[in-house]
Amino acid sequence: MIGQSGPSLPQLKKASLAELVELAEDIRHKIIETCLKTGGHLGASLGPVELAIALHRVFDSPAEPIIWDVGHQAYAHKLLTGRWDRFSTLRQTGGISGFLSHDESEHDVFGAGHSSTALSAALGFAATRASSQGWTVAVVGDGGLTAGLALEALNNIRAVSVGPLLTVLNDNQMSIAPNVGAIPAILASGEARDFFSHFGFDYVGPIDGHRIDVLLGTLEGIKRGYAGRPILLHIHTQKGKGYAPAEERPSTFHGVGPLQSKVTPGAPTPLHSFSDEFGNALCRLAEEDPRIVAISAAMPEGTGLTEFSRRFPTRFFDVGIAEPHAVTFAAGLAAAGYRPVVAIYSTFLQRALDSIIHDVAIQRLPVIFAIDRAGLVGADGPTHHGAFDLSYLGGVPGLELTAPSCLNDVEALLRQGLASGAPFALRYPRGTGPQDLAGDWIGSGKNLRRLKTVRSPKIQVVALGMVTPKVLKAVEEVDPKGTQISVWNVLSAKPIPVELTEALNADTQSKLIILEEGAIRGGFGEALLHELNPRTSRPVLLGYPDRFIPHGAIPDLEKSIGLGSREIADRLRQELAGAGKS
Ligand SMILES: Cc1ncc(C[n+]2csc(CCOP(=O)(O)OP(=O)(O)O)c2C)c(N)n1
Repeated sequence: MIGQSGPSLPQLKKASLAELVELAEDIRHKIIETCLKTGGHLGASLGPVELAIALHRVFDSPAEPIIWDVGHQAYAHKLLTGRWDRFSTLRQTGGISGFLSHDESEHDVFGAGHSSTALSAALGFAATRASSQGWTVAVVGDGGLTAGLALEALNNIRAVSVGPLLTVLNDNQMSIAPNVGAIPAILASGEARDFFSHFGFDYVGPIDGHRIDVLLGTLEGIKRGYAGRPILLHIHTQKGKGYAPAEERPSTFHGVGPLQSKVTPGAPTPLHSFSDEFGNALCRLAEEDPRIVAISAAMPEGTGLTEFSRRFPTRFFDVGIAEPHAVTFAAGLAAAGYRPVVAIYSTFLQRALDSIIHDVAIQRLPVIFAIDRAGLVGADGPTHHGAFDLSYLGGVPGLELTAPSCLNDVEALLRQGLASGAPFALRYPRGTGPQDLAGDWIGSGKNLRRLKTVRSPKIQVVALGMVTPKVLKAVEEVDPKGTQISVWNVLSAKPIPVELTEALNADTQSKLIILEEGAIRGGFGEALLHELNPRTSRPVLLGYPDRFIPHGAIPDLEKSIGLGSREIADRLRQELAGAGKS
């Protein structure tokens, strides 16, 4: 039943059970084959293959919306809704997204990338629909259910009058890591029926989510027996189903990079990443200071905290997909005398902004925020780029905001944060960078480096964080003799080192170019300009433009926004030419 361009929904509606079982096999094969080439959420998407087939068979998408939580598990849905032939472009520059997006397909009725939004969104759809308009379906994982947002939606369900609403709980007992807390225990205990009944659901299940016949029979039964109350269907699936390495190591294969098939179990990871550097440094510091505790919101491995969790099990907390709770919990620990370090990706920390302001900053509590994946993340795209932390944290009074420019800066900044006793953040990117950066430290702390010094420079370049190595490369290309361009490397975006503002104010003739890997609006560059005297020529701010940056290979994305070293070099040449004329 699969033609050149994949199965169609009308074909799916007519197919025999045997054909549907075969289709599930074909979809699995396509997902595995593609993800091993392009990378992607392999393990997560292999679980609900039969579910996607059954939902599209029984419901009439997009008229009956199917809302997938996170969207990382919905590759089968993509393949069934017209993206079979483009699937090989998954997560590539210009290719199809790894998540769901309304811009990509009318079947992606609600885009996501962050977890636990599906119940709220589905409630929004269902609240406006009469029974005659058909069903609204939400698919949420057992991990997704641990977030406050999902629990807020659960609490609201009884209070809203809704059209036919089905929530499918895709329970694989895994978040990315094993799921944590009371929810997985309730789901495993046989008390799930009572639990969901209290929230106003008719509970159905648990059933085997890999049996298409059982899924079809149950979904059709749900439609027939609908009694006007929201339904929760509890299914069991296996993360990584059908691909042995992913079944054996579901956390590792939840999402993979390209060619993961070549990675042998136990082999050392090829790159020493900023996350690794952070995790190792924190272990060293924790040996010295028993007050240090570490907190992760469902991402111990991604944030480099696995080793810490092994070595200091009583000082490590995985709180589930619960970023606001992670931060307020840390605030409580800090108020009780501990020195909590909260490691969360920049994009997910967005959820916790009120906790940062209200619980940590107003009370001036010494919580350290280790902000991972700051800057562009590449293939995961706009829902995951760490574009906004400099903007959303820059305005929080009393919060020190820093960025390493090489791996060695990480431990130094962590030490500085612990010594400061104030709310303190360090933001670092996905992947790796140079181990060290040679330069002269300026001022008392280690927050400002002079990397290139010219007596009367035509251009003063100020670079924050990991854009710095690219800037250096560009400057060496454009000004090989080192006679025209001075380069400053700033580690502290807030407070801005006073030595920097003094030096820049002492020379208002040169062209000023400020670079950062974050949104220009509300970012470091704007903050720095605010502290400077007027200059002879208009300063140039280079960072992320005021639009969402798509998914793709990081070099391609950097090129498109003028932040690759070649584009930076071109810009420097252009400015030097301009400076020469004036
Ligand atoms: C707010 C937020 N925090 C963290 C993540 C990272 N993340 C992506 S998937 C996932 C686990 C989701 O588990 P579950 O809902 O059970 O889905 P499964 O992958 O097991 O199908 C996590 C923590 C995220 N997407 N959003």
